Amino acid sequence: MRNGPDRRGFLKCTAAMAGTLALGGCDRLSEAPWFRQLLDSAENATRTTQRFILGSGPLAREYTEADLSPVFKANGSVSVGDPDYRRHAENAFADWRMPVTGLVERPQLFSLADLRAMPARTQITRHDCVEGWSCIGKWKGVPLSQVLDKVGLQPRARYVVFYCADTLEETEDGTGQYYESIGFEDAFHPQTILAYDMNGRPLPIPHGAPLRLRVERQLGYKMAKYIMRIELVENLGAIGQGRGGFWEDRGYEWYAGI
Ligand SMILES: Nc1nc2c(c(=O)[nH]1)N[C@H]1C(S)=C(S)[C@@H](COP(=O)(O)O)O[C@H]1N2
Ligand SMILES: [Mo]
Repeated sequence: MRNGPDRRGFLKCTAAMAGTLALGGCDRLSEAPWFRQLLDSAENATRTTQRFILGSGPLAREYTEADLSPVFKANGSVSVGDPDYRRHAENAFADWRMPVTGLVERPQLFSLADLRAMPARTQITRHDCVEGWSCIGKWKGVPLSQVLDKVGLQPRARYVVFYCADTLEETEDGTGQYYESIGFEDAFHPQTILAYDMNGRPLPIPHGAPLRLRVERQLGYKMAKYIMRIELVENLGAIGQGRGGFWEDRGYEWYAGI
Protein backbone atom coordinates (compact mmCIF):
# COMPACT_ATOMS: atom_id res chain seq x y z
CA MET A 1 0.00 0.00 0.00
CA ARG A 2 1.05 3.55 -0.57
CA ASN A 3 1.71 5.77 2.43
CA GLY A 4 -0.46 8.74 3.33
CA PRO A 5 1.36 11.61 1.63
CA ASP A 6 1.62 9.74 -1.69
CA ARG A 7 -2.05 9.03 -1.64
CA ARG A 8 -2.94 12.62 -0.86
CA GLY A 9 -0.70 13.70 -3.69
CA PHE A 10 -2.62 11.46 -6.01
CA LEU A 11 -5.99 12.72 -4.85
CA LYS A 12 -4.91 16.32 -5.34
CA CYS A 13 -3.91 15.32 -8.83
CA THR A 14 -7.30 13.77 -9.57
CA ALA A 15 -9.04 16.95 -8.43
CA ALA A 16 -6.90 18.91 -10.89
CA MET A 17 -7.72 16.34 -13.54
CA ALA A 18 -11.45 16.69 -12.96
CA GLY A 19 -11.08 20.40 -13.59
CA THR A 20 -9.22 19.73 -16.80
CA LEU A 21 -11.88 17.26 -17.92
CA ALA A 22 -14.66 19.74 -17.25
CA LEU A 23 -13.04 22.08 -19.74
CA GLY A 24 -13.43 19.44 -22.40
CA GLY A 25 -10.96 18.79 -25.17
CA CYS A 26 -9.83 15.57 -23.53
CA ASP A 27 -11.25 13.24 -26.09
CA ARG A 28 -8.10 11.24 -26.57
CA LEU A 29 -7.16 11.36 -22.92
CA SER A 30 -6.66 7.64 -22.47
CA GLU A 31 -4.15 7.73 -25.34
CA ALA A 32 -1.95 10.43 -23.81
CA PRO A 33 1.25 9.07 -22.24
CA TRP A 34 1.01 11.33 -19.19
CA PHE A 35 -2.52 10.13 -18.60
CA ARG A 36 -1.49 6.48 -18.84
CA GLN A 37 1.27 7.23 -16.36
CA LEU A 38 -1.23 8.76 -14.00
CA LEU A 39 -3.44 5.68 -14.20
CA ASP A 40 -0.50 3.37 -13.69
CA SER A 41 0.64 5.38 -10.70
CA ALA A 42 -2.88 4.96 -9.38
CA GLU A 43 -2.70 1.19 -9.56
CA ASN A 44 -2.74 0.98 -5.75
CA ALA A 45 -5.54 3.50 -5.43
CA THR A 46 -9.06 2.18 -5.54
CA ARG A 47 -10.93 1.56 -8.77
CA THR A 48 -13.55 3.93 -7.42
CA THR A 49 -11.01 6.74 -7.54
CA GLN A 50 -10.04 5.73 -11.04
CA ARG A 51 -13.67 5.72 -12.07
CA PHE A 52 -14.03 9.22 -10.62
CA ILE A 53 -11.33 10.38 -13.00
CA LEU A 54 -12.62 8.46 -15.96
CA GLY A 55 -16.34 9.00 -15.60
CA SER A 56 -16.31 12.75 -15.10
CA GLY A 57 -16.40 14.17 -18.63
CA PRO A 58 -19.17 16.53 -19.75
CA LEU A 59 -22.66 15.12 -20.35
CA ALA A 60 -24.28 15.05 -23.75
CA ARG A 61 -27.45 17.16 -23.91
CA GLU A 62 -30.62 15.38 -22.82
CA TYR A 63 -34.07 16.18 -24.24
CA THR A 64 -37.73 15.79 -23.19
CA GLU A 65 -40.50 13.45 -24.35
CA ALA A 66 -41.85 16.33 -26.46
CA ASP A 67 -38.62 16.30 -28.49
CA LEU A 68 -38.79 12.61 -29.49
CA SER A 69 -38.54 12.06 -33.24
CA PRO A 70 -41.84 10.70 -34.60
CA VAL A 71 -39.81 8.19 -36.62
CA PHE A 72 -36.32 7.12 -35.64
CA LYS A 73 -34.38 6.09 -38.73
CA ALA A 74 -32.78 2.63 -38.65
CA ASN A 75 -29.39 2.51 -40.33
CA GLY A 76 -26.67 0.06 -41.32
CA SER A 77 -27.80 -3.49 -40.60
CA VAL A 78 -31.52 -3.57 -39.88
CA SER A 79 -31.76 -7.34 -39.56
CA VAL A 80 -29.37 -10.23 -38.97
CA GLY A 81 -29.00 -13.38 -41.07
CA ASP A 82 -26.98 -15.42 -38.59
CA PRO A 83 -28.98 -18.60 -37.71
CA ASP A 84 -28.06 -18.48 -34.01
CA TYR A 85 -29.26 -14.91 -33.83
CA ARG A 86 -32.52 -15.73 -35.59
CA ARG A 87 -33.20 -18.59 -33.19
CA HIS A 88 -32.69 -16.24 -30.24
CA ALA A 89 -34.93 -13.60 -31.83
CA GLU A 90 -37.77 -16.14 -32.31
CA ASN A 91 -37.50 -16.89 -28.62
CA ALA A 92 -37.53 -13.21 -27.53
CA PHE A 93 -33.84 -13.64 -26.58
CA ALA A 94 -34.83 -15.63 -23.46
CA ASP A 95 -31.83 -17.98 -23.88
CA TRP A 96 -29.42 -15.34 -25.16
CA ARG A 97 -26.34 -14.94 -22.94
CA MET A 98 -23.66 -12.30 -23.35
CA PRO A 99 -20.13 -13.27 -22.24
CA VAL A 100 -17.89 -10.55 -20.84
CA THR A 101 -14.36 -11.88 -21.11
CA GLY A 102 -10.74 -10.94 -21.76
CA LEU A 103 -8.76 -8.88 -19.23
CA VAL A 104 -11.32 -9.19 -16.44
CA GLU A 105 -11.08 -10.72 -12.97
CA ARG A 106 -14.36 -12.66 -13.12
CA PRO A 107 -15.53 -13.57 -16.64
CA GLN A 108 -19.31 -13.77 -16.64
CA LEU A 109 -22.38 -14.52 -18.75
CA PHE A 110 -25.25 -12.05 -18.64
CA SER A 111 -28.85 -12.84 -19.61
CA LEU A 112 -31.30 -10.07 -20.50
CA ALA A 113 -33.00 -10.73 -17.15
CA ASP A 114 -29.65 -10.25 -15.39
CA LEU A 115 -29.11 -6.92 -17.16
CA ARG A 116 -32.68 -5.77 -16.48
CA ALA A 117 -32.26 -6.57 -12.78
CA MET A 118 -29.25 -4.25 -12.51
CA PRO A 119 -29.50 -0.47 -11.84
CA ALA A 120 -30.86 1.23 -14.96
CA ARG A 121 -30.52 4.62 -16.62
CA THR A 122 -33.01 6.25 -18.98
CA GLN A 123 -31.97 9.10 -21.27
CA ILE A 124 -33.44 11.03 -24.18
CA THR A 125 -30.62 11.97 -26.52
CA ARG A 126 -29.90 12.94 -30.11
CA HIS A 127 -28.28 10.36 -32.33
CA ASP A 128 -26.04 11.89 -35.00
CA CYS A 129 -25.03 9.72 -37.94
CA VAL A 130 -21.89 10.55 -39.88
CA GLU A 131 -24.14 10.61 -42.97
CA GLY A 132 -25.66 13.86 -41.70
CA TRP A 133 -29.03 12.89 -40.21
CA SER A 134 -30.09 13.04 -36.56
CA CYS A 135 -32.94 11.53 -34.54
CA ILE A 136 -33.97 11.94 -30.90
CA GLY A 137 -34.83 8.78 -29.00
CA LYS A 138 -35.35 7.52 -25.47
CA TRP A 139 -33.04 4.77 -24.29
CA LYS A 140 -33.10 2.63 -21.17
CA GLY A 141 -30.33 0.28 -20.18
CA VAL A 142 -27.69 -0.69 -17.68
CA PRO A 143 -24.70 1.64 -17.36
CA LEU A 144 -21.67 -0.12 -18.85
CA SER A 145 -19.78 0.83 -15.66
CA GLN A 146 -22.10 -1.47 -13.67
CA VAL A 147 -21.22 -4.43 -15.87
CA LEU A 148 -17.50 -3.60 -15.73
CA ASP A 149 -17.65 -3.36 -11.93
CA LYS A 150 -19.22 -6.84 -11.79
CA VAL A 151 -16.51 -8.50 -13.84
CA GLY A 152 -13.63 -6.42 -12.45
CA LEU A 153 -10.89 -5.05 -14.69
CA GLN A 154 -7.38 -6.43 -14.82
CA PRO A 155 -4.77 -3.64 -14.65
CA ARG A 156 -3.69 -4.18 -18.27
CA ALA A 157 -7.22 -3.62 -19.68
CA ARG A 158 -7.45 -0.49 -21.85
CA TYR A 159 -10.38 -0.91 -24.28
CA VAL A 160 -13.87 -2.39 -24.29
CA VAL A 161 -14.67 -4.28 -27.52
CA PHE A 162 -18.22 -5.09 -28.65
CA TYR A 163 -18.75 -7.99 -31.07
CA CYS A 164 -22.00 -7.89 -33.06
CA ALA A 165 -24.14 -10.57 -34.70
CA ASP A 166 -24.32 -8.92 -38.12
CA THR A 167 -21.98 -9.18 -41.07
CA LEU A 168 -22.13 -5.86 -42.89
CA GLU A 169 -19.70 -6.80 -45.62
CA GLU A 170 -18.98 -10.29 -46.96
CA THR A 171 -15.21 -10.79 -46.76
CA GLU A 172 -13.23 -14.01 -47.09
CA ASP A 173 -11.41 -13.56 -43.79
CA GLY A 174 -14.51 -12.73 -41.77
CA THR A 175 -13.47 -9.11 -41.10
CA GLY A 176 -16.83 -7.89 -42.40
CA GLN A 177 -18.47 -8.62 -39.07
CA TYR A 178 -19.53 -5.46 -37.23
CA TYR A 179 -17.59 -4.61 -34.08
CA GLU A 180 -16.67 -1.50 -32.15
CA SER A 181 -14.45 -0.40 -29.27
CA ILE A 182 -14.28 2.43 -26.78
CA GLY A 183 -11.79 3.62 -24.17
CA PHE A 184 -12.41 3.93 -20.44
CA GLU A 185 -13.30 7.62 -20.36
CA ASP A 186 -16.38 6.69 -22.39
CA ALA A 187 -16.87 3.22 -20.89
CA PHE A 188 -17.28 4.71 -17.39
CA HIS A 189 -19.18 7.82 -18.51
CA PRO A 190 -22.61 7.93 -16.83
CA GLN A 191 -24.49 8.17 -20.15
CA THR A 192 -22.74 5.13 -21.65
CA ILE A 193 -25.35 2.40 -21.36
CA LEU A 194 -26.13 -1.03 -22.78
CA ALA A 195 -29.66 -0.27 -23.95
CA TYR A 196 -32.40 -2.92 -23.98
CA ASP A 197 -35.40 -0.55 -24.34
CA MET A 198 -36.06 2.15 -26.91
CA ASN A 199 -38.92 4.65 -26.59
CA GLY A 200 -40.45 2.61 -23.76
CA ARG A 201 -40.46 -0.78 -25.52
CA PRO A 202 -38.01 -3.65 -25.89
CA LEU A 203 -35.35 -2.67 -28.42
CA PRO A 204 -36.69 -3.56 -31.89
CA ILE A 205 -34.56 -5.70 -34.21
CA PRO A 206 -33.81 -2.88 -36.71
CA HIS A 207 -32.32 -0.87 -33.83
CA GLY A 208 -30.14 -3.69 -32.48
CA ALA A 209 -32.13 -6.17 -30.34
CA PRO A 210 -31.50 -7.50 -27.79
CA LEU A 211 -28.80 -5.04 -26.72
CA ARG A 212 -27.03 -2.04 -28.22
CA LEU A 213 -24.49 0.45 -27.00
CA ARG A 214 -25.27 4.14 -26.42
CA VAL A 215 -22.16 6.29 -26.17
CA GLU A 216 -23.71 9.71 -26.39
CA ARG A 217 -20.72 11.96 -27.09
CA GLN A 218 -19.79 10.14 -30.26
CA LEU A 219 -21.29 9.51 -33.69
CA GLY A 220 -23.76 6.75 -34.49
CA TYR A 221 -21.33 4.23 -35.90
CA LYS A 222 -19.74 3.77 -32.45
CA MET A 223 -23.06 2.53 -31.05
CA ALA A 224 -22.78 -1.20 -31.70
CA LYS A 225 -26.13 -2.94 -32.26
CA TYR A 226 -26.79 -6.71 -31.87
CA ILE A 227 -24.11 -7.08 -29.15
CA MET A 228 -23.21 -10.75 -28.68
CA ARG A 229 -20.01 -10.52 -26.66
CA ILE A 230 -17.87 -7.97 -24.83
CA GLU A 231 -14.13 -8.30 -24.42
CA LEU A 232 -11.62 -6.25 -22.42
CA VAL A 233 -8.30 -5.88 -24.23
CA GLU A 234 -4.98 -4.10 -23.93
CA ASN A 235 -4.75 -3.15 -27.60
CA LEU A 236 -6.86 -3.34 -30.72
CA GLY A 237 -4.34 -4.44 -33.32
CA ALA A 238 -5.33 -8.12 -33.46
CA ILE A 239 -9.08 -7.50 -33.86
CA GLY A 240 -10.74 -7.13 -37.27
CA GLN A 241 -8.32 -5.17 -39.43
CA GLY A 242 -6.78 -3.58 -36.35
CA ARG A 243 -8.27 -0.07 -36.18
CA GLY A 244 -10.87 -0.62 -33.48
CA GLY A 245 -14.11 -0.95 -35.43
CA PHE A 246 -15.85 -1.96 -38.63
CA TRP A 247 -15.95 1.61 -40.01
CA GLU A 248 -12.58 2.52 -38.54
CA ASP A 249 -11.12 -0.37 -40.56
CA ARG A 250 -12.63 1.40 -43.59
CA GLY A 251 -11.12 4.81 -42.82
CA TYR A 252 -13.33 6.47 -40.18
CA GLU A 253 -11.92 8.00 -37.00
CA TRP A 254 -11.69 5.78 -33.92
CA TYR A 255 -12.73 8.68 -31.69
CA ALA A 256 -15.89 9.95 -33.38
CA GLY A 257 -16.51 12.93 -31.09
CA ILE A 258 -19.51 15.12 -31.89
N1 LIG B 1 -24.03 -4.06 -35.40
C1 LIG B 1 -24.18 -2.89 -36.02
N2 LIG B 1 -24.16 -1.78 -35.29
C2 LIG B 1 -24.32 -0.56 -35.88
C3 LIG B 1 -24.45 -0.44 -37.30
C4 LIG B 1 -24.46 -1.65 -38.05
O1 LIG B 1 -24.59 -1.65 -39.29
N3 LIG B 1 -24.31 -2.85 -37.38
N4 LIG B 1 -24.54 0.80 -37.88
C5 LIG B 1 -24.10 1.96 -37.08
C6 LIG B 1 -24.52 3.25 -37.62
S1 LIG B 1 -23.63 3.93 -38.90
C7 LIG B 1 -25.51 3.97 -37.04
S2 LIG B 1 -25.92 5.55 -37.55
C8 LIG B 1 -26.34 3.38 -35.95
C9 LIG B 1 -27.77 3.33 -36.39
O2 LIG B 1 -28.60 2.98 -35.30
P1 LIG B 1 -30.15 2.89 -35.56
O3 LIG B 1 -30.39 1.80 -36.58
O4 LIG B 1 -30.77 2.63 -34.23
O5 LIG B 1 -30.54 4.23 -36.13
O6 LIG B 1 -25.95 2.07 -35.60
C10 LIG B 1 -24.56 1.84 -35.64
N5 LIG B 1 -24.32 0.53 -35.10
MO1 LIG C 1 -24.21 6.13 -38.92
